[in-house]
Amino acid sequence: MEKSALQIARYGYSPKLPEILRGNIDGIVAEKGKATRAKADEDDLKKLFPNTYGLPEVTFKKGKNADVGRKVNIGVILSGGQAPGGHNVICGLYDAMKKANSQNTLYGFLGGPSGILEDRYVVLDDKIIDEYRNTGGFDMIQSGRTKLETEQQFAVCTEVCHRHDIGAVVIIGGDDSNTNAAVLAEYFKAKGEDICVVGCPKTIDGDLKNESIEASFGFDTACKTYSELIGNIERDANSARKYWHFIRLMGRSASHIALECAIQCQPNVCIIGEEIEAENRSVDDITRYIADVIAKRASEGNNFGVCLVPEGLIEFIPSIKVLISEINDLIASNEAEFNALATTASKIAYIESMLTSSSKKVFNSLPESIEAQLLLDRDPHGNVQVSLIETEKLLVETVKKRLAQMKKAGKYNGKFGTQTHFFGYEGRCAFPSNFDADYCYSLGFNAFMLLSAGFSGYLSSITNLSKSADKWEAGGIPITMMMNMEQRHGEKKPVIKKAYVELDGKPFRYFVSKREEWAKETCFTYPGAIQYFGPSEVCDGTTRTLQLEHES
Ligand code: FBP
Repeated sequence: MEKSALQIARYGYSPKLPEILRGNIDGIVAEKGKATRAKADEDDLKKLFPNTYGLPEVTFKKGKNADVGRKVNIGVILSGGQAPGGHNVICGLYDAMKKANSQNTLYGFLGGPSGILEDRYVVLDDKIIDEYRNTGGFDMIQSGRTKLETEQQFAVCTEVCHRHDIGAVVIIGGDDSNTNAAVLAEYFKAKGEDICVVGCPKTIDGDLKNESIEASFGFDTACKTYSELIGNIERDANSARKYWHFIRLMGRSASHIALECAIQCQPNVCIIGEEIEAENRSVDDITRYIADVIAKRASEGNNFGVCLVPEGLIEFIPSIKVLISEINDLIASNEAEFNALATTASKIAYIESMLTSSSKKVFNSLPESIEAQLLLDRDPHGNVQVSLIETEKLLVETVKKRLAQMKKAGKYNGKFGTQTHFFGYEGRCAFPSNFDADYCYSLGFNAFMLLSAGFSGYLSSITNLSKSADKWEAGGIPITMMMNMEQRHGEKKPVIKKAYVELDGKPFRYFVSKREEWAKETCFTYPGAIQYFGPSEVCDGTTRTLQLEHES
Protein backbone atom coordinates (compact mmCIF):
# COMPACT_ATOMS: atom_id res chain seq x y z
CA MET A 1 0.00 0.00 0.00
CA GLU A 2 1.29 3.47 -0.85
CA LYS A 3 2.38 5.55 2.15
CA SER A 4 1.97 9.28 2.73
CA ALA A 5 5.04 11.39 3.44
CA LEU A 6 3.89 11.95 7.03
CA GLN A 7 3.37 8.22 7.55
CA ILE A 8 6.91 7.53 6.36
CA ALA A 9 8.29 10.33 8.53
CA ARG A 10 6.41 9.05 11.58
CA TYR A 11 7.96 5.57 11.19
CA GLY A 12 11.20 7.26 12.13
CA TYR A 13 9.87 8.59 15.44
CA SER A 14 11.24 6.79 18.50
CA PRO A 15 8.63 6.80 21.22
CA LYS A 16 9.99 7.88 24.58
CA LEU A 17 9.82 5.43 27.49
CA PRO A 18 9.95 6.34 31.18
CA GLU A 19 13.53 6.18 32.43
CA ILE A 20 12.71 3.09 34.49
CA LEU A 21 11.71 1.07 31.41
CA ARG A 22 14.83 1.97 29.42
CA GLY A 23 18.00 -0.10 29.31
CA ASN A 24 18.27 -3.82 29.86
CA ILE A 25 14.91 -5.50 30.32
CA ASP A 26 16.32 -7.89 32.94
CA GLY A 27 17.25 -4.84 34.99
CA ILE A 28 13.64 -3.96 35.87
CA VAL A 29 11.84 -5.54 38.82
CA ALA A 30 8.34 -5.26 40.22
CA GLU A 31 7.89 -3.97 43.73
CA LYS A 32 4.60 -4.75 45.46
CA GLY A 33 2.91 -2.03 47.49
CA LYS A 34 0.13 -2.30 50.03
CA ALA A 35 -2.99 -4.39 49.46
CA THR A 36 -5.67 -2.30 47.73
CA ARG A 37 -9.33 -1.67 48.52
CA ALA A 38 -12.20 -0.46 46.38
CA LYS A 39 -13.77 2.86 47.39
CA ALA A 40 -17.27 1.37 47.54
CA ASP A 41 -19.17 -1.93 47.66
CA GLU A 42 -16.20 -3.82 49.12
CA ASP A 43 -18.24 -6.77 50.38
CA ASP A 44 -19.91 -7.42 47.02
CA LEU A 45 -16.59 -7.11 45.20
CA LYS A 46 -14.80 -9.44 47.62
CA LYS A 47 -17.46 -12.08 46.96
CA LEU A 48 -17.33 -11.64 43.20
CA PHE A 49 -13.52 -11.58 43.00
CA PRO A 50 -12.31 -13.95 45.73
CA ASN A 51 -8.98 -14.50 43.92
CA THR A 52 -8.23 -11.05 42.58
CA TYR A 53 -9.73 -8.60 45.07
CA GLY A 54 -7.32 -6.71 47.32
CA LEU A 55 -4.17 -7.33 45.25
CA PRO A 56 -1.27 -4.93 45.88
CA GLU A 57 -0.37 -2.00 43.64
CA VAL A 58 2.84 -2.60 41.68
CA THR A 59 5.69 -0.20 40.86
CA PHE A 60 8.70 -0.97 38.67
CA LYS A 61 12.20 -0.29 39.99
CA LYS A 62 15.75 -1.01 38.84
CA GLY A 63 16.97 -4.45 39.97
CA LYS A 64 17.87 -7.94 38.76
CA ASN A 65 14.97 -9.77 37.06
CA ALA A 66 15.96 -13.39 36.35
CA ASP A 67 12.48 -14.47 35.13
CA VAL A 68 11.75 -11.93 32.43
CA GLY A 69 13.22 -14.14 29.70
CA ARG A 70 10.84 -17.03 30.41
CA LYS A 71 9.09 -17.85 27.11
CA VAL A 72 5.51 -16.68 26.84
CA ASN A 73 3.00 -16.42 24.03
CA ILE A 74 0.63 -13.47 24.30
CA GLY A 75 -2.75 -12.66 22.75
CA VAL A 76 -3.71 -9.02 22.22
CA ILE A 77 -7.21 -7.60 21.66
CA LEU A 78 -8.32 -4.08 20.71
CA SER A 79 -11.78 -3.47 22.13
CA GLY A 80 -14.36 -0.72 21.54
CA GLY A 81 -14.05 2.63 19.79
CA GLN A 82 -10.82 3.57 18.05
CA ALA A 83 -8.39 5.85 19.90
CA PRO A 84 -5.12 7.30 18.54
CA GLY A 85 -2.11 5.35 19.75
CA GLY A 86 -3.60 1.85 19.88
CA HIS A 87 -1.02 0.60 17.41
CA ASN A 88 1.78 1.90 19.60
CA VAL A 89 0.46 -0.07 22.59
CA ILE A 90 0.87 -3.21 20.47
CA CYS A 91 4.31 -2.05 19.24
CA GLY A 92 5.50 -1.43 22.83
CA LEU A 93 4.20 -4.82 23.93
CA TYR A 94 5.86 -6.50 20.95
CA ASP A 95 9.22 -4.79 21.41
CA ALA A 96 9.32 -5.61 25.13
CA MET A 97 8.43 -9.27 24.63
CA LYS A 98 10.96 -9.72 21.84
CA LYS A 99 13.60 -7.96 23.92
CA ALA A 100 12.90 -10.42 26.72
CA ASN A 101 12.93 -13.53 24.51
CA SER A 102 12.98 -13.55 20.71
CA GLN A 103 10.96 -16.80 20.75
CA ASN A 104 7.94 -15.09 22.36
CA THR A 105 4.98 -14.94 19.97
CA LEU A 106 2.27 -12.27 19.75
CA TYR A 107 -1.18 -13.32 18.53
CA GLY A 108 -3.27 -10.35 17.39
CA PHE A 109 -6.91 -11.42 17.69
CA LEU A 110 -8.89 -9.91 14.82
CA GLY A 111 -11.96 -7.69 15.04
CA GLY A 112 -12.04 -7.14 18.80
CA PRO A 113 -13.03 -9.62 21.50
CA SER A 114 -14.91 -11.75 18.95
CA GLY A 115 -11.47 -12.61 17.48
CA ILE A 116 -10.52 -14.70 20.49
CA LEU A 117 -13.96 -16.35 20.61
CA GLU A 118 -13.72 -17.34 16.96
CA ASP A 119 -9.96 -17.98 17.09
CA ARG A 120 -9.33 -15.51 14.28
CA TYR A 121 -5.86 -14.06 14.59
CA VAL A 122 -2.69 -12.96 12.91
CA VAL A 123 0.77 -13.72 14.27
CA LEU A 124 2.39 -10.32 14.52
CA ASP A 125 5.93 -10.05 13.19
CA ASP A 126 8.46 -7.30 12.50
CA LYS A 127 7.03 -6.61 9.05
CA ILE A 128 3.49 -5.99 10.30
CA ILE A 129 4.57 -4.13 13.42
CA ASP A 130 6.94 -1.81 11.53
CA GLU A 131 4.18 -0.83 9.14
CA TYR A 132 2.03 0.53 11.98
CA ARG A 133 4.51 2.28 14.28
CA ASN A 134 3.28 5.73 15.39
CA THR A 135 0.22 5.56 13.14
CA GLY A 136 -3.41 6.17 14.08
CA GLY A 137 -6.28 3.71 13.79
CA PHE A 138 -6.83 0.15 14.93
CA ASP A 139 -6.55 -1.36 11.46
CA MET A 140 -3.55 -3.54 12.31
CA ILE A 141 -5.97 -6.04 13.90
CA GLN A 142 -9.24 -4.06 13.91
CA SER A 143 -11.60 -3.58 16.84
CA GLY A 144 -15.09 -4.65 17.86
CA ARG A 145 -17.64 -4.19 20.60
CA THR A 146 -18.46 -7.82 21.46
CA LYS A 147 -18.55 -8.18 25.24
CA LEU A 148 -16.52 -10.95 26.90
CA GLU A 149 -18.68 -11.67 29.90
CA THR A 150 -20.24 -15.13 30.05
CA GLU A 151 -18.78 -18.31 31.53
CA GLN A 152 -19.31 -19.98 28.18
CA GLN A 153 -17.24 -17.30 26.43
CA PHE A 154 -14.53 -17.61 29.08
CA ALA A 155 -14.39 -21.37 28.52
CA VAL A 156 -13.85 -20.72 24.79
CA CYS A 157 -11.09 -18.21 25.63
CA THR A 158 -9.40 -20.88 27.75
CA GLU A 159 -9.57 -23.41 24.94
CA VAL A 160 -8.13 -20.93 22.41
CA CYS A 161 -5.32 -19.96 24.80
CA HIS A 162 -4.46 -23.65 25.32
CA ARG A 163 -4.48 -24.24 21.56
CA HIS A 164 -1.76 -21.60 21.04
CA ASP A 165 -0.05 -22.05 24.38
CA ILE A 166 -0.97 -18.47 25.25
CA GLY A 167 0.06 -17.52 28.78
CA ALA A 168 -1.26 -13.95 28.81
CA VAL A 169 -3.97 -11.85 27.21
CA VAL A 170 -3.69 -8.06 26.88
CA ILE A 171 -7.01 -6.26 26.48
CA ILE A 172 -6.80 -2.69 25.22
CA GLY A 173 -10.13 -1.07 26.02
CA GLY A 174 -12.29 1.33 27.99
CA ASP A 175 -14.09 0.94 31.31
CA ASP A 176 -16.43 -1.84 30.17
CA SER A 177 -13.71 -3.85 28.40
CA ASN A 178 -11.38 -3.58 31.37
CA THR A 179 -14.18 -4.58 33.72
CA ASN A 180 -14.52 -7.69 31.57
CA ALA A 181 -10.73 -8.15 31.66
CA ALA A 182 -10.95 -8.30 35.47
CA VAL A 183 -13.77 -10.86 35.31
CA LEU A 184 -11.75 -12.98 32.87
CA ALA A 185 -8.67 -12.76 35.14
CA GLU A 186 -10.78 -13.94 38.07
CA TYR A 187 -12.16 -16.80 35.98
CA PHE A 188 -8.67 -17.99 34.98
CA LYS A 189 -7.46 -17.85 38.58
CA ALA A 190 -10.56 -19.66 39.88
CA LYS A 191 -10.04 -22.44 37.32
CA GLY A 192 -6.34 -22.75 38.17
CA GLU A 193 -5.32 -21.61 34.68
CA ASP A 194 -1.87 -20.07 34.40
CA ILE A 195 -3.04 -17.28 32.08
CA CYS A 196 -2.61 -13.62 33.01
CA VAL A 197 -4.91 -10.84 31.88
CA VAL A 198 -3.63 -7.27 31.75
CA GLY A 199 -5.65 -4.25 30.55
CA CYS A 200 -4.58 -0.95 29.00
CA PRO A 201 -6.69 2.23 29.50
CA LYS A 202 -8.06 3.35 26.14
CA THR A 203 -10.76 5.82 25.14
CA ILE A 204 -10.84 9.25 23.56
CA ASP A 205 -13.68 10.08 25.98
CA GLY A 206 -11.25 10.64 28.88
CA ASP A 207 -13.69 9.05 31.33
CA LEU A 208 -11.41 6.17 32.35
CA LYS A 209 -9.31 7.96 34.92
CA ASN A 210 -8.96 8.02 38.67
CA GLU A 211 -6.29 8.52 41.32
CA SER A 212 -4.14 5.78 39.78
CA ILE A 213 -4.88 6.20 36.07
CA GLU A 214 -4.21 9.80 35.10
CA ALA A 215 -5.52 9.62 31.54
CA SER A 216 -6.82 7.17 29.00
CA PHE A 217 -4.86 7.14 25.79
CA GLY A 218 -6.30 8.84 22.72
CA PHE A 219 -7.89 11.71 24.67
CA ASP A 220 -4.84 13.91 24.06
CA THR A 221 -4.75 13.45 20.27
CA ALA A 222 -8.53 13.52 19.79
CA CYS A 223 -8.81 16.80 21.74
CA LYS A 224 -5.90 18.32 19.82
CA THR A 225 -7.44 17.27 16.51
CA TYR A 226 -10.87 18.67 17.41
CA SER A 227 -9.26 21.83 18.79
CA GLU A 228 -7.44 22.36 15.51
CA LEU A 229 -10.75 22.07 13.64
CA ILE A 230 -12.63 24.28 16.12
CA GLY A 231 -9.86 26.88 15.87
CA ASN A 232 -10.20 26.83 12.08
CA ILE A 233 -13.95 27.33 12.38
CA GLU A 234 -13.48 30.14 14.89
CA ARG A 235 -11.18 31.88 12.45
CA ASP A 236 -13.72 31.41 9.69
CA ALA A 237 -16.46 32.75 11.96
CA ASN A 238 -14.33 35.77 12.83
CA SER A 239 -13.53 36.35 9.14
CA ALA A 240 -17.03 36.07 7.68
CA ARG A 241 -18.85 37.37 10.76
CA LYS A 242 -22.19 35.96 9.63
CA TYR A 243 -22.62 32.56 11.27
CA TRP A 244 -23.08 31.02 14.66
CA HIS A 245 -21.42 27.60 14.52
CA PHE A 246 -22.89 24.92 16.77
CA ILE A 247 -20.36 22.11 17.17
CA ARG A 248 -21.19 18.81 18.85
CA LEU A 249 -18.16 16.93 20.15
CA MET A 250 -17.84 13.20 20.68
CA GLY A 251 -17.09 11.80 24.10
CA ARG A 252 -20.14 9.79 25.11
CA SER A 253 -21.61 10.82 28.50
CA ALA A 254 -18.80 12.76 30.09
CA SER A 255 -17.97 16.27 28.84
CA HIS A 256 -14.17 15.98 29.21
CA ILE A 257 -13.53 16.50 25.48
CA ALA A 258 -15.79 19.56 25.27
CA LEU A 259 -14.14 21.06 28.34
CA GLU A 260 -10.59 20.48 27.08
CA CYS A 261 -11.47 21.91 23.65
CA ALA A 262 -13.10 24.94 25.30
CA ILE A 263 -9.95 25.61 27.30
CA GLN A 264 -7.87 25.24 24.13
CA CYS A 265 -10.08 27.36 21.85
CA GLN A 266 -12.00 29.82 24.06
CA PRO A 267 -15.36 29.66 22.24
CA ASN A 268 -18.28 31.93 23.17
CA VAL A 269 -20.32 29.10 24.65
CA CYS A 270 -19.51 25.61 25.86
CA ILE A 271 -22.15 23.54 27.62
CA ILE A 272 -20.91 21.04 30.21
CA GLY A 273 -23.35 18.15 30.76
CA GLU A 274 -22.33 17.52 34.36
CA GLU A 275 -23.13 21.14 35.31
CA ILE A 276 -26.51 20.95 33.58
CA GLU A 277 -27.40 17.90 35.64
CA ALA A 278 -26.11 19.34 38.91
CA GLU A 279 -28.16 22.48 38.40
CA ASN A 280 -31.21 20.56 37.19
CA ARG A 281 -31.46 22.61 34.00
CA SER A 282 -33.93 21.95 31.19
CA VAL A 283 -33.61 22.34 27.42
CA ASP A 284 -35.42 25.63 27.90
CA ASP A 285 -32.82 26.85 30.43
CA ILE A 286 -29.95 25.94 28.10
CA THR A 287 -31.75 27.63 25.21
CA ARG A 288 -32.26 30.84 27.19
CA TYR A 289 -28.60 30.89 28.24
CA ILE A 290 -27.35 30.55 24.66
CA ALA A 291 -29.93 33.01 23.29
CA ASP A 292 -28.87 35.62 25.87
CA VAL A 293 -25.23 35.29 24.85
CA ILE A 294 -26.22 35.65 21.19
CA ALA A 295 -28.37 38.71 21.92
CA LYS A 296 -25.62 40.39 23.95
CA ARG A 297 -23.08 39.87 21.17
CA ALA A 298 -25.62 41.05 18.59
CA SER A 299 -26.16 44.27 20.56
CA GLU A 300 -22.48 45.02 19.91
CA GLY A 301 -22.78 44.17 16.24
CA ASN A 302 -21.33 40.65 16.55
CA ASN A 303 -23.76 38.31 14.82
CA PHE A 304 -21.38 35.39 14.91
CA GLY A 305 -19.91 32.98 17.38
CA VAL A 306 -19.07 29.41 18.30
CA CYS A 307 -20.99 27.15 20.67
CA LEU A 308 -19.63 23.74 21.77
CA VAL A 309 -22.03 20.98 22.78
CA PRO A 310 -20.88 17.65 24.29
CA GLU A 311 -22.50 14.67 22.58
CA GLY A 312 -23.69 13.28 25.92
CA LEU A 313 -25.55 16.48 26.88
CA ILE A 314 -28.95 14.99 26.18
CA GLU A 315 -28.44 12.34 28.88
CA PHE A 316 -27.61 14.96 31.52
CA ILE A 317 -30.79 17.00 31.12
CA PRO A 318 -32.76 15.53 34.03
CA SER A 319 -36.17 15.34 32.32
CA ILE A 320 -34.63 13.77 29.18
CA LYS A 321 -32.60 11.36 31.32
CA VAL A 322 -35.88 10.05 32.78
CA LEU A 323 -37.39 9.90 29.30
CA ILE A 324 -34.39 7.93 27.93
CA SER A 325 -34.50 5.49 30.82
CA GLU A 326 -38.24 4.89 30.24
CA ILE A 327 -37.64 4.38 26.51
CA ASN A 328 -34.74 1.96 27.26
CA ASP A 329 -37.00 -0.12 29.53
CA LEU A 330 -39.91 -0.05 27.08
CA ILE A 331 -37.73 -1.15 24.16
CA ALA A 332 -36.05 -3.87 26.26
CA SER A 333 -39.32 -5.32 27.53
CA ASN A 334 -41.20 -5.12 24.20
CA GLU A 335 -38.26 -5.83 21.89
CA ALA A 336 -39.91 -8.17 19.38
CA GLU A 337 -43.05 -6.08 19.00
CA PHE A 338 -41.05 -2.83 18.73
CA ASN A 339 -38.64 -4.23 16.15
CA ALA A 340 -41.52 -5.59 14.05
CA LEU A 341 -42.89 -2.07 13.48
CA ALA A 342 -42.02 -1.07 9.95
CA THR A 343 -41.88 2.72 10.06
CA THR A 344 -40.29 5.34 12.30
CA ALA A 345 -43.68 7.01 12.72
CA SER A 346 -45.25 3.80 14.02
CA LYS A 347 -42.31 3.28 16.42
CA ILE A 348 -42.70 6.82 17.75
CA ALA A 349 -46.47 6.32 18.23
CA TYR A 350 -45.94 2.92 19.90
CA ILE A 351 -43.43 4.24 22.47
CA GLU A 352 -45.36 7.45 23.02
CA SER A 353 -48.50 5.51 23.92
CA MET A 354 -46.66 3.80 26.83
CA LEU A 355 -44.71 6.72 28.32
CA THR A 356 -45.68 8.28 31.64
CA SER A 357 -47.51 11.56 31.16
CA SER A 358 -44.50 13.70 32.22
CA SER A 359 -42.12 11.91 29.85
CA LYS A 360 -44.70 12.04 27.09
CA LYS A 361 -44.76 15.82 27.46
CA VAL A 362 -40.96 16.01 27.19
CA PHE A 363 -40.96 13.60 24.21
CA ASN A 364 -43.60 15.67 22.41
CA SER A 365 -41.64 18.86 22.98
CA LEU A 366 -38.75 17.49 20.89
CA PRO A 367 -38.55 17.81 17.10
CA GLU A 368 -39.59 14.61 15.30
CA SER A 369 -36.02 14.01 14.09
CA ILE A 370 -34.78 13.87 17.70
CA GLU A 371 -37.72 11.65 18.75
CA ALA A 372 -36.68 9.23 16.01
CA GLN A 373 -33.00 9.37 17.03
CA LEU A 374 -33.91 8.51 20.62
CA LEU A 375 -35.45 5.27 19.35
CA LEU A 376 -32.46 4.09 17.29
CA ASP A 377 -30.66 0.81 18.13
CA ARG A 378 -29.08 0.61 21.61
CA ASP A 379 -25.37 -0.24 22.00
CA PRO A 380 -24.38 -3.70 23.35
CA HIS A 381 -24.68 -2.30 26.90
CA GLY A 382 -28.31 -1.22 26.31
CA ASN A 383 -27.40 2.50 26.20
CA VAL A 384 -28.75 5.00 23.73
CA GLN A 385 -26.06 5.79 21.13
CA VAL A 386 -25.52 9.46 21.87
CA SER A 387 -23.27 9.84 18.83
CA LEU A 388 -26.43 9.45 16.70
CA ILE A 389 -28.43 12.22 18.41
CA GLU A 390 -28.06 15.60 16.76
CA THR A 391 -28.24 17.79 19.86
CA GLU A 392 -26.54 20.66 18.05
CA LYS A 393 -29.45 20.79 15.59
CA LEU A 394 -31.98 20.57 18.41
CA LEU A 395 -30.37 23.58 20.09
CA VAL A 396 -30.25 25.59 16.86
CA GLU A 397 -34.02 25.04 16.51
CA THR A 398 -34.89 25.94 20.10
CA VAL A 399 -32.56 28.97 20.12
CA LYS A 400 -34.04 30.18 16.83
CA LYS A 401 -37.53 30.10 18.36
CA ARG A 402 -36.36 31.86 21.51
CA LEU A 403 -34.63 34.61 19.51
CA ALA A 404 -37.81 35.16 17.49
CA GLN A 405 -39.71 35.68 20.76
CA MET A 406 -37.02 38.04 22.02
CA LYS A 407 -37.18 39.99 18.76
CA LYS A 408 -40.93 40.44 19.18
CA ALA A 409 -40.36 41.68 22.70
CA GLY A 410 -37.71 44.12 21.43
CA LYS A 411 -34.91 42.33 23.28
CA TYR A 412 -32.94 41.18 20.26
CA ASN A 413 -32.22 42.79 16.99
CA GLY A 414 -29.64 40.65 15.26
CA LYS A 415 -29.29 38.05 12.53
CA PHE A 416 -28.98 34.38 13.37
CA GLY A 417 -27.30 32.50 10.51
CA THR A 418 -26.17 29.03 11.58
CA GLN A 419 -23.92 26.14 10.66
CA THR A 420 -23.88 22.85 12.52
CA HIS A 421 -21.04 20.33 12.83
CA PHE A 422 -20.32 17.06 14.55
CA PHE A 423 -16.68 16.23 15.28
CA GLY A 424 -16.19 12.64 16.31
CA TYR A 425 -14.82 10.12 13.88
CA GLU A 426 -12.40 12.76 12.53
CA GLY A 427 -10.36 12.54 15.73
CA ARG A 428 -10.45 8.88 16.68
CA CYS A 429 -7.90 7.64 14.16
CA ALA A 430 -5.66 10.68 13.83
CA PHE A 431 -1.91 10.15 13.88
CA PRO A 432 -1.13 10.04 17.61
CA SER A 433 0.42 13.15 19.10
CA ASN A 434 3.93 12.71 20.50
CA PHE A 435 2.30 12.42 23.92
CA ASP A 436 -0.01 9.58 22.86
CA ALA A 437 2.72 7.88 20.81
CA ASP A 438 5.00 7.85 23.89
CA TYR A 439 2.25 7.07 26.42
CA CYS A 440 0.84 4.20 24.39
CA TYR A 441 4.22 2.66 23.65
CA SER A 442 5.00 2.84 27.37
CA LEU A 443 1.64 1.30 28.32
CA GLY A 444 2.26 -1.66 26.00
CA PHE A 445 5.86 -2.13 27.12
CA ASN A 446 4.77 -1.92 30.75
CA ALA A 447 1.91 -4.40 30.16
CA PHE A 448 4.56 -6.93 29.19
CA MET A 449 6.55 -6.22 32.36
CA LEU A 450 3.42 -6.88 34.42
CA LEU A 451 2.38 -10.12 32.77
CA SER A 452 5.92 -11.47 32.61
CA ALA A 453 6.03 -11.07 36.39
CA GLY A 454 2.72 -12.98 36.65
CA PHE A 455 0.43 -10.07 37.57
CA SER A 456 -3.14 -10.70 36.42
CA GLY A 457 -6.28 -8.57 36.75
CA TYR A 458 -4.14 -5.41 36.52
CA LEU A 459 -4.34 -2.27 34.43
CA SER A 460 -1.04 -1.08 32.97
CA SER A 461 -0.34 2.23 34.65
CA ILE A 462 2.01 5.01 33.60
CA THR A 463 1.85 8.07 35.82
CA ASN A 464 3.38 11.51 36.42
CA LEU A 465 2.18 12.32 32.91
CA SER A 466 2.34 16.09 33.12
CA LYS A 467 6.15 15.76 33.38
CA SER A 468 8.50 14.80 30.53
CA ALA A 469 8.40 11.10 29.55
CA ASP A 470 11.72 10.23 31.23
CA LYS A 471 10.14 11.16 34.59
CA TRP A 472 7.04 9.02 34.10
CA GLU A 473 6.52 6.20 36.56
CA ALA A 474 5.52 2.66 35.60
CA GLY A 475 3.47 0.08 37.45
CA GLY A 476 0.17 -1.76 37.68
CA ILE A 477 -3.16 -1.16 39.39
CA PRO A 478 -5.51 -4.01 40.37
CA ILE A 479 -8.67 -3.44 38.35
CA THR A 480 -10.97 -4.43 41.22
CA MET A 481 -9.69 -1.40 43.13
CA MET A 482 -11.40 0.92 40.63
CA MET A 483 -14.73 -0.87 40.70
CA ASN A 484 -18.09 -0.34 42.30
CA MET A 485 -21.48 -1.95 41.84
CA GLU A 486 -23.93 -0.34 39.42
CA GLN A 487 -27.37 -1.17 38.07
CA ARG A 488 -27.07 -2.52 34.50
CA HIS A 489 -30.01 -4.07 32.61
CA GLY A 490 -31.93 -4.39 35.88
CA GLU A 491 -29.03 -6.21 37.64
CA LYS A 492 -26.31 -5.04 40.04
CA LYS A 493 -22.98 -5.53 38.27
CA PRO A 494 -19.34 -4.79 39.11
CA VAL A 495 -18.03 -2.01 36.85
CA ILE A 496 -15.09 0.37 36.73
CA LYS A 497 -16.40 3.70 37.96
CA LYS A 498 -16.65 6.21 35.10
CA ALA A 499 -15.01 9.58 35.67
CA TYR A 500 -17.14 12.63 34.94
CA VAL A 501 -16.09 16.26 34.83
CA GLU A 502 -15.61 17.32 38.44
CA LEU A 503 -17.35 20.60 39.07
CA ASP A 504 -14.93 21.41 41.88
CA GLY A 505 -11.90 20.33 39.80
CA LYS A 506 -9.36 22.83 38.49
CA PRO A 507 -10.09 22.44 34.76
CA PHE A 508 -13.81 23.22 35.22
CA ARG A 509 -13.13 26.04 37.66
CA TYR A 510 -10.65 27.58 35.21
CA PHE A 511 -13.31 27.41 32.48
CA VAL A 512 -15.91 29.04 34.76
CA SER A 513 -13.49 31.85 35.60
CA LYS A 514 -13.16 32.66 31.89
CA ARG A 515 -16.45 31.84 30.24
CA GLU A 516 -18.21 35.20 30.76
CA GLU A 517 -15.37 37.01 29.07
CA TRP A 518 -15.28 34.45 26.24
CA ALA A 519 -19.07 34.79 25.81
CA LYS A 520 -18.99 38.55 25.37
CA GLU A 521 -15.67 39.25 23.66
CA THR A 522 -14.16 37.39 20.75
CA CYS A 523 -11.30 35.62 22.53
CA PHE A 524 -10.89 32.72 20.10
CA THR A 525 -7.55 30.90 20.08
CA TYR A 526 -6.32 28.92 17.10
CA PRO A 527 -4.29 25.90 18.28
CA GLY A 528 -3.49 24.87 14.69
CA ALA A 529 -2.23 21.52 13.48
CA ILE A 530 -0.59 19.15 15.92
CA GLN A 531 3.09 19.74 15.37
CA TYR A 532 5.16 16.59 15.50
CA PHE A 533 8.55 17.98 14.58
CA GLY A 534 9.17 21.26 16.28
CA PRO A 535 9.93 22.82 19.62
CA SER A 536 9.25 20.50 22.54
CA GLU A 537 6.75 22.88 24.19
CA VAL A 538 4.59 22.62 21.04
CA CYS A 539 5.07 18.92 20.34
CA ASP A 540 5.43 17.08 23.60
CA GLY A 541 2.96 18.69 25.99
CA THR A 542 -0.20 16.96 27.06
CA THR A 543 -3.75 18.28 27.54
CA ARG A 544 -4.56 21.46 29.47
CA THR A 545 -6.90 19.30 31.55
CA LEU A 546 -4.02 17.17 32.83
CA GLN A 547 -1.76 20.19 33.30
CA LEU A 548 -4.42 21.99 35.37
CA GLU A 549 -5.15 18.85 37.39
CA HIS A 550 -1.47 18.58 38.28
CA GLU A 551 -0.94 22.27 39.07
CA SER A 552 -0.15 22.77 42.71
P1 FBP B 1 -15.10 3.74 23.59
O1 FBP B 1 -15.85 4.12 24.83
O2 FBP B 1 -15.27 2.32 23.23
O3 FBP B 1 -13.67 4.15 23.65
O4 FBP B 1 -15.73 4.55 22.38
C1 FBP B 1 -15.76 5.92 22.39
C2 FBP B 1 -16.65 6.54 21.32
O5 FBP B 1 -15.84 7.17 20.35
C3 FBP B 1 -17.64 7.53 21.94
O6 FBP B 1 -17.08 8.80 22.10
C4 FBP B 1 -18.77 7.49 20.94
O7 FBP B 1 -20.00 7.87 21.53
C5 FBP B 1 -18.80 6.05 20.52
O8 FBP B 1 -17.48 5.57 20.66
C6 FBP B 1 -19.27 5.86 19.10
O9 FBP B 1 -19.39 4.49 18.88
P2 FBP B 1 -19.30 3.78 17.47
O10 FBP B 1 -17.85 3.72 17.12
O11 FBP B 1 -19.83 2.43 17.72
O12 FBP B 1 -20.06 4.61 16.49
